[in-house]
Amino acid sequence: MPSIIHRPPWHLPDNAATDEDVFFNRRDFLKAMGIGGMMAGGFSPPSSAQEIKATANLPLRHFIRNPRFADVGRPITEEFVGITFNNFWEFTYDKAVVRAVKDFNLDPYTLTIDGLVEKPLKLDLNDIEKLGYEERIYRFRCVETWSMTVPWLGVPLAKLVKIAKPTSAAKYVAFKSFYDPKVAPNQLETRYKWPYHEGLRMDEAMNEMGFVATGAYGRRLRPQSGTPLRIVVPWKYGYKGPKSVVQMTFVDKQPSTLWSAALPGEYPFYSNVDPQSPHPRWSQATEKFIRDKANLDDIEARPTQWYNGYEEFVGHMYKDMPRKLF
Ligand SMILES: Nc1nc2c(c(=O)[nH]1)N[C@H]1C(S)=C(S)[C@@H](COP(=O)(O)O)O[C@H]1N2
Ligand SMILES: [Mo]
Repeated sequence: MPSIIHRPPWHLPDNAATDEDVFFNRRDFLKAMGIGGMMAGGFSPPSSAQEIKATANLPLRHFIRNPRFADVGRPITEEFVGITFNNFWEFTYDKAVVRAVKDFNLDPYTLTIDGLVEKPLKLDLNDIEKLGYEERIYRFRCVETWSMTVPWLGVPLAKLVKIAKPTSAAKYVAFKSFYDPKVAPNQLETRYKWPYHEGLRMDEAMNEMGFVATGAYGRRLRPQSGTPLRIVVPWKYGYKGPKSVVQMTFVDKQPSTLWSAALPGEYPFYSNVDPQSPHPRWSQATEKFIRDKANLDDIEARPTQWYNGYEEFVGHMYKDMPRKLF
């Protein structure tokens, strides 16, 4: 363990994330039925717990929680909400992704790593997980102003970058999600440049906070959460973390991203969480933390934290950058 104790800006320890026994049953389901009408456009939960169970991919894994990323000063969002309130635009523009994804999977899965690397690689999930599998509790902040706390399982992104052996010409890494309009019909729409694609600067990809999640809540990622592999960069808005990634390409120029290509004035490349940089259509000064119900109208707004609370880990990377780039 590193000897430097990072003092996170949030409050410790009386409201620490708990080691809850998270499970999935009828009672939780009924409780979550209380989440009617939360977003514009409305949300209706799946018609039965069975419907969700049918899509779940449930092997329990052995893992240890990394103590460096165990406490975020808030409880872990209940699993039921984390897997029924989602964004996955390839499938649907509302939050009930769980009903639209059905048994979506990318089996047999291969992650292609190419571009400016010593030698292109093709890895399966096992190759990736054996680089060092751990649990990390991270804050999660969507640009839409809701937030959660998620217990991710997976591998530090820096470890994956290292085995990819990028050459010195590589300055950025570009991620590409799956493309299959037969299962994800919104990919036929031309207003966005599918597949979903995102990118990070090389130092961001090497930062110790960057994570490659292949699981959450003690289980492999469910379809709606971005099966079988997604990128997690918790100091940035949620859209910087692509789901169901199939390709990682090292490049020398800042790569295009789906959201910045569609709406450059709204979703810039960096997109670090910043309470003082409003989205052109709404403030980012506060957020609504979803703990056990996604009824946003009833949740009290609380202050947004600079870099989503991770300034100590990531702030040094942006010291010389004008804030409006964020
Ligand atoms: N491929 C893909 N990745 C994606 C998205 C998407 O629509 N497609 N949405 C992003 C956004 S805006 C958010 S907030 C998170 C949502 O993750 P969650 O549904 O697991 O909370 O995924 C991000 N990654
Ligand atoms: Mo988001």
